[in-house]
Amino acid sequence: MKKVSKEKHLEIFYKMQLARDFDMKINKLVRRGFVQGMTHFSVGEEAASVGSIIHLRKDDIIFSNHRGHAQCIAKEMDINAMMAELAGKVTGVSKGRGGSMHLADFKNGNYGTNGIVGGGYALGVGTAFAQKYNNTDNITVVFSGDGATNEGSFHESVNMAATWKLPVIFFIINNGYGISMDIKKATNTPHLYTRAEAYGIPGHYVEDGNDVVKVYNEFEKIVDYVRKGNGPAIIEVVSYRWFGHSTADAGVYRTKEEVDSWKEKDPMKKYREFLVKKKIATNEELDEIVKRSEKEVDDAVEFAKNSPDPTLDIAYEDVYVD
Ligand SMILES: Cc1ncc(C[n+]2csc(CCOP(=O)(O)OP(=O)(O)O)c2C)c(N)n1
Ligand SMILES: [Mg+2]
Repeated sequence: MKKVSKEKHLEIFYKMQLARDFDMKINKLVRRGFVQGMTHFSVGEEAASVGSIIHLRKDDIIFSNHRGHAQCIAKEMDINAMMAELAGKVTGVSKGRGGSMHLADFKNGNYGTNGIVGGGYALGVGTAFAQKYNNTDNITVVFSGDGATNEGSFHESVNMAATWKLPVIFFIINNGYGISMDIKKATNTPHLYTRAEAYGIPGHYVEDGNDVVKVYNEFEKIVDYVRKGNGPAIIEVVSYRWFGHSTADAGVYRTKEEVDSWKEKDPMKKYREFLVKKKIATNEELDEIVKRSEKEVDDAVEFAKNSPDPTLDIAYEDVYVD
């Protein structure tokens, strides 16, 4: 990690912590009926999302999938409006009409979480085309899981982006499973990033995607390459979700030992050890950040609780009628 200021390190730590606390809180609130509908947690995967998005500019664009809370937080979504959206309140980022899988924030370049697996790829090719057509040096990053890369849309989108040299990064968080399907049973190659070769573009791999420093370093190179107009790239980052696929998952397809072994590789723990060992921050300083993050999440819950429900007429806003 070259020339990274203490402030930047603490920003990364804070955003990872906020993503962690947000999902831990939601996991409790779902059971109390505060959050309706299906929700997917990225606890355990914070390093992948924050270590990458930290390199983006405000007007660079991201697309998320169903597991996008950490990416929204990394891209500066207002935490109150995000919480309110999950609670279905009118103060939510999508006026309470969408919930967890319809969190968008255009002013910060966040084109939304998405319930359609593989749904972000072609959209990202579209915004990257616009970025290039309009002679900007902005880029698009499309986040997806491992499972999504077996959708036809992945291959069609990467092919078009490669052919037209569009400024888009296909960011694969390989957490080993698509719901209960082990990725090793769903595809015939040990890695997903090697697919880049078939399209004549670079493929990058971060084996320890729980190490935010490794993600940060690798992604920095890719952003530089893509921003300079060299065309798209693929990156595969290996991580693991601690919780079930969604709020409805009995988790019978993986063992407790496997889950526990990944909890040992906690990205928060790893980063804390790094920061303390390198004397970038003290444990006390980091504890303060944890406290601040927990309070912000608690305040967001209060904000959401005290916000009104949407009225029926809001359902007819922001839709095309002709
Ligand atoms: C087009 C489509 N097919 C199937 C589903 C059901 N579904 C939701 S999430 C998911 C698995 C996605 O796995 P992966 O891409 O690895 O992401 P992860 O959940 O592991 O983060 C599936 C099959 C869906 N939402 N959309
Ligand atoms: Mg997966």
